[in-house]
Amino acid sequence: MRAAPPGAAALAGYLVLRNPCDAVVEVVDVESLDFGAPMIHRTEEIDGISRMREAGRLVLAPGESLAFEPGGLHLMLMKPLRPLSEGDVVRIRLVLADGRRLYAEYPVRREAPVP
Ligand SMILES: [Cu+2]
Repeated sequence: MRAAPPGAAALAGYLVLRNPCDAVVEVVDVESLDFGAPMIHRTEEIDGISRMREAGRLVLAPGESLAFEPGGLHLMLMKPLRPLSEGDVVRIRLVLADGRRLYAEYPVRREAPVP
């Protein structure tokens, strides 16, 4: 998660999803105890203008991985429920199509990863 100035309306988050299973995995939503409105966004350039929209379902074939990185897929974590600064940890759950949830804790860092 990339640190934002105090009072910011949203933080952006980056990660790599890997599917080591023999079955297709489908991510349909994101939940968080630390944000009022977490979303998964995709940045796209259309006619030279960069826009973000909801990513919709993310389908990972067996063995596939998917990078969330600046300029592409990202967690768009709106409405922080507590002050979050560098060194803090945020709690995120990815919701799968079959109802399972993947919980992980992510550090807040100053810099985004370099794609
Ligand atoms: Cu976004």
